[in-house]
Amino acid sequence: MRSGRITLVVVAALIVIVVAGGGVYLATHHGAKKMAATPTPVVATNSVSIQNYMFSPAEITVKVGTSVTWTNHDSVGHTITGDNVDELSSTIIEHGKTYTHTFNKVGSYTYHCSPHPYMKGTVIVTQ
Ligand SMILES: [Cu+2]
Repeated sequence: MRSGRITLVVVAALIVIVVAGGGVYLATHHGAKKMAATPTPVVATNSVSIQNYMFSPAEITVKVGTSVTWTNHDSVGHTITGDNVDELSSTIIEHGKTYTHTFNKVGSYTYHCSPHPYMKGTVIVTQ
């Protein structure tokens, strides 16, 4: 009777250890999974800088209805020109000037600079 009670206590203790161990494993596993879920950071901003003949960030993600503003910090003028769609078509943005466009449709908008076509950027518009 007495040894049976001790066995019960030992078994109960083992269950606690196993459950606690499993919890630690799950927490570690969950943490690792969470880290892996964000390999490339999604830049959520509505401001893009134009500097050194580059758009920065080159790729942004915004919610539909967001107004995105580009600011030119270069001494030369640049444009925001859509690659395939007429969605984006700024005139020359001079030094220190801005261009703002509101995105009202979900989609991926790639653009470039008309005088410098190697300057490329993307605006991803989500619901
Ligand atoms: Cu340019």
